[in-house]
Amino acid sequence: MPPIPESQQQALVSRLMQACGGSYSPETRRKYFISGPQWAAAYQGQALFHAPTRPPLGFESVIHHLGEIGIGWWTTHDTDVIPTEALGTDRQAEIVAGIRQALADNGVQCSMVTTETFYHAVWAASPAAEAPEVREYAKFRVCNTVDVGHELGASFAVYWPGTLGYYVQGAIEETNTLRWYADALNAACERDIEVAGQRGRPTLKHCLEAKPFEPQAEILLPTSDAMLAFIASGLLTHPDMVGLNPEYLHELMWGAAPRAALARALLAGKLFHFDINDGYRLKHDVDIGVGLVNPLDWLNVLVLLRSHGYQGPFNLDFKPPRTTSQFGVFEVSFPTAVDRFITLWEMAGEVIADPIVNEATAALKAGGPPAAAAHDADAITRANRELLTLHELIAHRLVQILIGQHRGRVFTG
Ligand code: GCO
Ligand code: MN
Ligand code: MN
Repeated sequence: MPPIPESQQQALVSRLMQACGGSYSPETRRKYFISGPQWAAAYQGQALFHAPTRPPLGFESVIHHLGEIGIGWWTTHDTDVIPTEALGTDRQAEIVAGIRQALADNGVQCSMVTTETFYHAVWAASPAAEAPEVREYAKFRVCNTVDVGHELGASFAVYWPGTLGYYVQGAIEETNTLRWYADALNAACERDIEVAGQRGRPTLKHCLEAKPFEPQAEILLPTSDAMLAFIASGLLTHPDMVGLNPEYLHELMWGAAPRAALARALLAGKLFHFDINDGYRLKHDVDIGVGLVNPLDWLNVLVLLRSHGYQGPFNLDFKPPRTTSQFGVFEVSFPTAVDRFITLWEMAGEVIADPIVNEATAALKAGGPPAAAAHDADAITRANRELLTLHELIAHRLVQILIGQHRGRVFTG
């Protein structure tokens, strides 16, 4: 193939995207409670070892593109859209009014707001630092985010306490730090009750998000389970208002089964919000688009969530790769992430309705005939021996459904 002139490269990408097929219309995409984060769309490809590969992007452009693609909800950190020095000022009010306008113009709603408590130098010793002034500032920040959330019509507030930990041991007393962190969450909940009351709106759902590594070396609340224990610890004044925003990759990163982590959150009644993406075990937070690495695991996750009536939100917390251009972010990254999610969600419905999976599952639950002696381990084993092969059969059936193997597939050239 001859070199492709720069002026023809976007057209080539678009043509191959079309040729991929299998995409949904914006109207169909809007039927799912899928949200697009400002920070994901505006991610410039930078990291510790990486210079940015894409230009900066404001909320107007992001909201416009999300609306066009058919992503009906938008999420943001406070400082993604409001400069730190403008927080809580008249300038904030102007920016928030501009966001409301952009949302209305593009038929997009704000579902979630989150406070950046990890980037600015003020958080060097975490939002629950020893210095009372830092902790008061953290309270201001989370309360201000609650205000912004109500102003934008959000229903969820997320907290990722990424800097709650340390690099070097000994200086930080963990119980103090956790108590101080709880103080900030309590302030946010109290502010929420006040503002929701004034506005006649329901209070927000406050969601903790765990990540096992990064950016601290040691993290005080590294997993969703640690956060469940924290919520139930007695430190929170409104534990009923606080739940989880698990992130698929964050559970995978520490070696867990994300589906099992989600199951524990469901049992606790705390699965409020879900960050969807993909990646690898025991690696850094690569935030790859949903389903690109572990589609089978994703199918299984969605079978669990669908069968428990979880309706979303599903927040596309991924980072378009550095190799993807600005054009590609909205031409390829976002539409393909949404469409893979929708297909996997619909396939999960197919699994739940599948007669083979259902009969095999029912047979496993029915078990074999009762053994003559209820405490005869060998007899119980024999009575169920052949049925247990169904575990493997069910696993095979799920892969068949995932790759379409049950319909047969040959390479015809
Ligand atoms: C990450 C985190 C963040 C949080 C966000 C919301 O991977 O760095 O998941 O993207 O979701 O900060 O609080
Ligand atoms: Mn996340
Ligand atoms: Mn992540």
